[in-house]
Amino acid sequence: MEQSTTVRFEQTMRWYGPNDPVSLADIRQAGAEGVVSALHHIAPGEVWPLAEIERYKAAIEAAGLTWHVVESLPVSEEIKTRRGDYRRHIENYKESLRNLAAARVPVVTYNFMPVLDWTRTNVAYELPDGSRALRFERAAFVAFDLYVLRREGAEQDYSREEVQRAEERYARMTSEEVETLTASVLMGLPGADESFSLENIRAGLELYRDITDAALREHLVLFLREVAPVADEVGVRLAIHPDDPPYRLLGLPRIMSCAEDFERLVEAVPNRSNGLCFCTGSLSIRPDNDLPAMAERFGGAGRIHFAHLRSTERDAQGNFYEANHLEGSIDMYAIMRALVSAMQRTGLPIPLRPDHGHQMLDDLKKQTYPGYSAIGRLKGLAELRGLEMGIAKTLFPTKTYF
Ligand code: CS2
Ligand code: MN
Repeated sequence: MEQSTTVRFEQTMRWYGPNDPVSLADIRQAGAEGVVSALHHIAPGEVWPLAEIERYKAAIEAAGLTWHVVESLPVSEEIKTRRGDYRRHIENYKESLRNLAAARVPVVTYNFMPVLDWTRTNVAYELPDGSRALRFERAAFVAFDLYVLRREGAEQDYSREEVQRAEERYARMTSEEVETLTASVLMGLPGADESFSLENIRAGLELYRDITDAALREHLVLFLREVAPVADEVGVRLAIHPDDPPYRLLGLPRIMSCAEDFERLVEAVPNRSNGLCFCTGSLSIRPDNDLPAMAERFGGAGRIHFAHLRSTERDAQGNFYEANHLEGSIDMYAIMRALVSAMQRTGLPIPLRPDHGHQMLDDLKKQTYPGYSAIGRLKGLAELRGLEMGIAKTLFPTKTYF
């Protein structure tokens, strides 16, 4: 029988906890129904205790919001490299999944990127209208690798032209620019206590010296073969975030960058709980990623457990910046259409968040986490909600939307 109500996204925004300059009340006023959050103070590899999860959730609910999505339950470097304490960390991960299920937090995001999470060369790139965006400039990044980090063998990873462009770029940089570049690349993620140092990065690279793409893939599969059955059993949906940007950086293996990577992962670990965090911004950096097709294929199969919707504007030289949500190099209309249709077929609402947004208006005067100021995300969420409603009402005119 046809369902009479449209299956809609669960509209969310990320909240970094009590120290986040964007409050729960702000998030509610921005139009979100729920937050995406994490117990940021617990180190990767350690257990998230049930009592703490419950306390955190109660604070969110007291503000009139839900907490259904964790981002992230981090996978420790020990698990990714299968060294040191990794067995204990995997057991702890299972325990955290059980605790999250007991507190009814059903979606868990994670990633399997070695050492670095997302990487940019400028987190305050000024756009023509005066707002600020996150940007990745290829020549600056190559210059960082060659002349700041001075990674051994780095030249071999770049073409002659790229090395030349980087050399010229570096020669023109003021010491202030070098500092900003270094700080941007080494920036710890919001919620993390500190940034990386060059020494941390070098030590991280050392850990992965002998780990090939194939080995890292194997480690991911071995990890999921242990945790996915637990997630299935307790009803938690796992969502792996793709690599950002989706290719090798600093010689580190990257294994979740395109449709084929995810396809292979589902084949290797077909458990119901094994799913994707469909981050259109990250995936969009590779022109060969056909995002509407991926939304259709993985969404229709019920494998998209969480959606990060945003766009990027990229050029032929490998530079990109984070564009307005409905603009840039991707077709957000086609992606949204595919996801809205997929949800009607599966009957499962997908949680969605606008991922990043521009720093704009009053937020330009505030100290905020790069990408996570309030107003730019509010704008993104509002645009995405409008687009969703327009598409849903056009595709399913006989269904009730609200
Ligand atoms: C996020 C990622 O801020 C972001 O870009 O999408 O940092 C994401 O939270 C992690 O990769 C997920 O584990
Ligand atoms: Mn994302």
